[in-house]
Amino acid sequence: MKEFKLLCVCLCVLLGLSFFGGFAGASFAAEAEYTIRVGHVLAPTHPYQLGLEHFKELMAKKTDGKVNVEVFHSSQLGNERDLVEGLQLGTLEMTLISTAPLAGFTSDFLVFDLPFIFSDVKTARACVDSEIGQKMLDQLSSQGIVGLCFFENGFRSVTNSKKPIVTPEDLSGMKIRTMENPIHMDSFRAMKADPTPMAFGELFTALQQKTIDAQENPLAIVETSAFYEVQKYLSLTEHFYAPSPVLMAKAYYDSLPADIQTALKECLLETRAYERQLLDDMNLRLLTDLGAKGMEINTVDKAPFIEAVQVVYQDYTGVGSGKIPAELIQRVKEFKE
Ligand code: EAX
Repeated sequence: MKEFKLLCVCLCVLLGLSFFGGFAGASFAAEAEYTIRVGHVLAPTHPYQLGLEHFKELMAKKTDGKVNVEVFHSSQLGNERDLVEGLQLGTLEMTLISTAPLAGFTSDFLVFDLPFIFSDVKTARACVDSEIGQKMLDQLSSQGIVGLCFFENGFRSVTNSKKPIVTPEDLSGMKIRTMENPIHMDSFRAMKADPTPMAFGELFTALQQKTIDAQENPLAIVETSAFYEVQKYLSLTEHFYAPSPVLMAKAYYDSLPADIQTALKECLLETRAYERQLLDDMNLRLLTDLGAKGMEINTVDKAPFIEAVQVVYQDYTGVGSGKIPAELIQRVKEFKE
């Protein structure tokens, strides 16, 4: 009898915690003076989401509940171009995207889209976090956007449903989805592939229906978006490094009091390290795990791929819209921490 009573008490406590805890959570949101909605296109298990949930907690703590962050994953608020337009229209406060789709708004980030411009993740992170990356973020103000910092998507590799990609020639004639970025498309054209720009939200279905043969993304996306279910081959080309800028609507940012702006920046910098660490931890196990899920994985000799895409450097070096100044390419290529 005593045990039964004890069990009832425990159940009541647990129910109470979840009820009042929920209330507290709700009242936390109810007390919030500011609500920041942040949209992205990746899965709820990807470090984009996990990082933004961490950011939500940090902001609630640092502002004593004044700021509530609502995170929307899986393209719920639109594709990456829509999300950037939402900042400009004032219908969205914040987004986390790859730099590639920004090519539709500004040429400032194109240098990061050049194939093989970074050879390792440490240098890539140090470069985007340096004044080189900060200058690009600052230039977004002319687009009505505040660039706050760079999280990470990572080095992109090719998956496909037909065969291992060992040399650039293996890509010949392959229908590959790319982001909506001219350098990405021209890089695959230089390797005689057939690029199709497509919003991320449409990609899994296109692979499943075999309307395209291939796609290219970091390993964390291959797992969290279950591309291993519809792609047999993973070839570790690591041809692009994708940094992920955290962007806020400028009008909204300017409307925030200075202390909230400071809290925002501090919490984002702490979350940047957290999100990158999540990716590093995932990358330690993903080759094994994706192999266990049935993918056939191969490394490549990058030299022939680097050689094949040199024409892209020639085509995009220059001044003016859609071009990248030669000295900027040199600075990024030769960047040392
Ligand atoms: O920014 O579209 C893509 O392939 C990107 O990796 C994705 O949108 C995350």
